[in-house]
Amino acid sequence: MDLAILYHGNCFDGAASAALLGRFLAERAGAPTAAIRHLPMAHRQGDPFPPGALDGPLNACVDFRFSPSPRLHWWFDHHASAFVAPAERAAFEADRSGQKFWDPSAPSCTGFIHRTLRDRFGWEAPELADLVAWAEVIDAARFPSAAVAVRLDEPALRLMTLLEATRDPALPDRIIEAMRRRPLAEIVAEPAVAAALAPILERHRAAVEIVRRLARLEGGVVSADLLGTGIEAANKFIAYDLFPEARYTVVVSEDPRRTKVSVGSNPWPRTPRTHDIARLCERYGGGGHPVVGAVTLPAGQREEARRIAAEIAAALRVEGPAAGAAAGAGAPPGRAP
Ligand SMILES: [Mn+2]
Repeated sequence: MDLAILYHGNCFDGAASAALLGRFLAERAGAPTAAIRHLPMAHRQGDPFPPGALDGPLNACVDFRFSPSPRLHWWFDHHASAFVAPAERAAFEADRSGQKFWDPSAPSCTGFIHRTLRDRFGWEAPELADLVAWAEVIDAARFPSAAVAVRLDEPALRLMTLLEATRDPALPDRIIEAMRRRPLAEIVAEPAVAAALAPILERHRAAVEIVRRLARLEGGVVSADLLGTGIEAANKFIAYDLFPEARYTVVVSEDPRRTKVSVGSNPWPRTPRTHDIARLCERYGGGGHPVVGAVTLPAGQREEARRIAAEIAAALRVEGPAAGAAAGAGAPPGRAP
């Protein structure tokens, strides 16, 4: 089966979504899963789909924005910002394939795919219940506590950390393939995975120390500027572990490809969230969910990123519109881009 699955890269939910849909499509076609190609996608301004990404005979996209291309055959997403232009939304709504699904209230795309395949196609993989359950916890930031999310003892949380941090293009493929059938504890224990994880956990422990030094809480907003620290992305729960009274975090970071402003809300808030973070990020060309979002800039745009971060932090310090439709009340918490 010549299938390409485009998925949200460097993301547990993206990888788990690719694993689940890949297994379904292969079993449905009575084909081996060996020939499935996985293409990680990254949010960015402009068209994120690389040329040729949808040129294969069968193409799917999961946990990532919509493409109106007629070469997209299967699509599942739960991002509020799935449609960049009104024409894309119109194309989705006009689609009669019965193979494209969007639910911005779904806690995770993996859970959404699981429910959709069960309810509409009568297909289930009961042994993947753990994978689905952890995707729901991770993507909706429904950890029992910030400390659990910072300690990373659970196999699922170790895979989450590895997928978010790895720059090895072969590793996500191996993990997705393993996720189709194997228990998470077994995947983490695999020598190649354990070896890749060790330095990342070491960096994580160093990042906890650096965030502890740099993060400042002001008006309920934790700001951290990680530019120049060598930390490309810090686990976003460190801030809430340090400052349980914080409502929001605004973090500036960079990697060789981009400069990023990550905005989040405390999943264990002492006072409720009153801002829609996706909307706030959309003002700067970013997006996400009501509870978490990001603005991605080209590499090197440090001052622009700092300015945007300061403006977003200032907006979050001021009480937002009354928690209602505008603030996305009722929508479950979410995560990523
Ligand atoms: Mn997701």
